[in-house]
Amino acid sequence: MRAAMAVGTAIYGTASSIPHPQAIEQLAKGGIDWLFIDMQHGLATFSDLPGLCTMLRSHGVTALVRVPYDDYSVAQRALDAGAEGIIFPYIETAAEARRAVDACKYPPYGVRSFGPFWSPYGADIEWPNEQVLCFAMIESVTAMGRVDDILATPGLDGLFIGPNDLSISMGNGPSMASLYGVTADGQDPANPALMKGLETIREAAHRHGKWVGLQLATGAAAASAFNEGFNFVGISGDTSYLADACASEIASARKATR
Ligand code: 3PY
Ligand code: MG
Repeated sequence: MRAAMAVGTAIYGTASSIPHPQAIEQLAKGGIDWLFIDMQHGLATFSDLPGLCTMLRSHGVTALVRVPYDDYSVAQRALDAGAEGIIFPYIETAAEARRAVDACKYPPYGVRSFGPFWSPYGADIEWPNEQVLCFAMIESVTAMGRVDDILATPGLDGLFIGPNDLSISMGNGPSMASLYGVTADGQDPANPALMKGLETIREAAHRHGKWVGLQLATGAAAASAFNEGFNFVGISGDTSYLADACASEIASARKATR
């Protein structure tokens, strides 16, 4: 993922909430480049992680873990279990971004403690210090106002935007589902303030020489976001893929039933 972003390749991922190796393998076989195992809203626990990360690695998919809110200790455990990057939700201050980086890096760059028993790089501390990805989620108006301070954090690789939480924080409902879905030029006139927010955050990240991604609902929306300058885009997740495909087939059967 890091190498692809460095040369500007379009990389698409998805989210996993159902922590079973064979469920995650079906996503990997779909052609994703990266995936985040969601420990904020999904069902994964620590003992699920080594098997899930191994499965992703065997398919050449970069394994990220989104840790629960305000729980930096889970990041260290996820890295021990073989995660190649961490997504920290709802970061709002530079101090929180500093704690995120600290959790991901061994001294002198952070406070990660040694115990990588299930990670492929074992006792090597230089490789993970250089390669492990550390992303702060920007998903509130407060965070947006402090985005330059957050981006100034040494060791932070970039930002990941949560459009639903950001939209809720702006006083509207969750709006990821409709984002980038309305017009051919990728603009969503239903959410002008949110679209402006995404642009502000994206430009700030690039000003600081950092990567920026976001989570969206459809492949078409993801391509629009990439074309606009986002470096990585997540497309939907396992629960929605299951629910949507099932609902669509059942509905078409009912419609055609005489
Ligand atoms: C959000 O939209 O708030 C997210 O966290 C997406 O993953
Ligand atoms: Mg969120």
